[in-house]
Amino acid sequence: MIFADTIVAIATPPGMGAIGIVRMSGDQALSIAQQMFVHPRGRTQFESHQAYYGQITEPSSGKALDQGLLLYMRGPHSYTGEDSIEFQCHGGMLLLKSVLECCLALGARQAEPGEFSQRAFLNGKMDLTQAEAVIDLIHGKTRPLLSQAAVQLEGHLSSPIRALRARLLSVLVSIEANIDFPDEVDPPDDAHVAREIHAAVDEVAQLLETSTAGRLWREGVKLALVGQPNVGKSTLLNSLLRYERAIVSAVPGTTRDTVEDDYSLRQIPIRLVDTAGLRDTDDVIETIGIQRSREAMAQADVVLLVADRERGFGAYELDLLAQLVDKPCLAILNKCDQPLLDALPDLGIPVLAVSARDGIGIEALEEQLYAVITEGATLHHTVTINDRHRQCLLRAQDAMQRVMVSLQQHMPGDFLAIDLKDALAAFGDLLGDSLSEEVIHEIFHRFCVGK
Ligand SMILES: Nc1nc2c(ncn2[C@@H]2O[C@H](COP(=O)(O)OP(=O)(O)OP(=O)(O)O)[C@@H](O)[C@H]2O)c(=O)[nH]1
Ligand SMILES: [Mg+2]
Repeated sequence: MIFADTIVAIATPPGMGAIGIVRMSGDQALSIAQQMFVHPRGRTQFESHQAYYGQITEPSSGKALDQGLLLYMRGPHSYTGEDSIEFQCHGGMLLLKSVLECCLALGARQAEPGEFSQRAFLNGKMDLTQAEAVIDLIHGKTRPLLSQAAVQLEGHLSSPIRALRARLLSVLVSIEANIDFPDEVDPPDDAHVAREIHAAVDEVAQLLETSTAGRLWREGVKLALVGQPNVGKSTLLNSLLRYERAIVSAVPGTTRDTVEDDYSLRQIPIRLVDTAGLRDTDDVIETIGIQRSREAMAQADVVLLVADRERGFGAYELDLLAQLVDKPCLAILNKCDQPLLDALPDLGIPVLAVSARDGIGIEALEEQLYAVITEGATLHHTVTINDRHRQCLLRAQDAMQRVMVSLQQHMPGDFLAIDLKDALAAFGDLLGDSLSEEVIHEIFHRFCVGK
């Protein structure tokens, strides 16, 4: 694919740094660079994949902007597959903007977020799963995700998908050959087709098993601490964070607004949300806080329902639990250093006794929390799928199951062919072969400017 325009962007993050990079991609990249770069020995021709040191100037005035490096990568041997230039300058934002403005004045266009990668994808330099690995490498906050993304960038997610596609395609070809030339070509053996589909379904199931890990490493978990006032929610938040983040006091209603912080449980990123204690009150501010507590509870992936040992769990907590429906929830009985006044009702979920103040039972709580969050799934896979991959794989699985049903019912080849084509289309979407421009644009827009 040939793009008519040359794009440019500052590729390093905003702020000050030792080095800042302005990058360009497109047919005019080299000629624009030649007008802005003054080589000390007057060189005007540049070799691909070589670095040149010189002066970066403003062409309209001839004024020096900076001294730095020019890197030229001739297409197709570049990230985007097009002629590409990088100016490595000193990392001041105003300076980089001046360099960018010169490129714009000479005919380049400001790149949209992700546009370099979108060009790389559309020019066939990488498939969609590899482009998504680039997003993960940039946004990844956990080491397991980074190592998975590096493997995915090498093509370790796309290659099994391509192999599956080739397998199904060969089945489809044999079915269609018989449809088109019934007198000359025999239909494929049902048992062979069934074996092939079974094997493909198994492989898809294995990939789908990595989706929990993929979601956890990529998005993490939002965890809300809820319960009545004064039961020790804020103390528990501080205990989990291992520092005094929230105000703790013996006055019920201490926490008025939600208090959030990042916490990592065996590398799983968790957003902890402490909330205002739930009770009926006439206080206007506290009422707003309680409304926020309810919203935090609704938005959380996991809820820690906290009560204390003095009051135990009662009707209030049972009512809250009923509102949580299918949301994973752990009941925490805090202040286990104190005596228990009443027998506990059966909540139907595990109850963990802790003393948030003294740090008792916190490790056991974390152990249980890990089990709830991971749903018992292993998180250590070479590659993990994201939600988009999961949707495509579920579609493929569904289509393949329909093929199995048609086989069992001895339906004609046309029926099998329709569903096989659906499965192939789902694999194609996963790799990005057949997605609409709109969807591609949406995916790449999640990148930052300059990538
Ligand atoms: N004995 C004992 N007291 C605790 C424990 N945890 C918290 N407390 C005390 O309980 C009181 C309330 O603690 P907070 O953490 O502020 O309770 P909260 O649930 O956040 O209260 P609100 O913000 O009002 O909803 C404070 O005096 C804490 O010191 C514990 O494990 N044992
Ligand atoms: Mg509190």
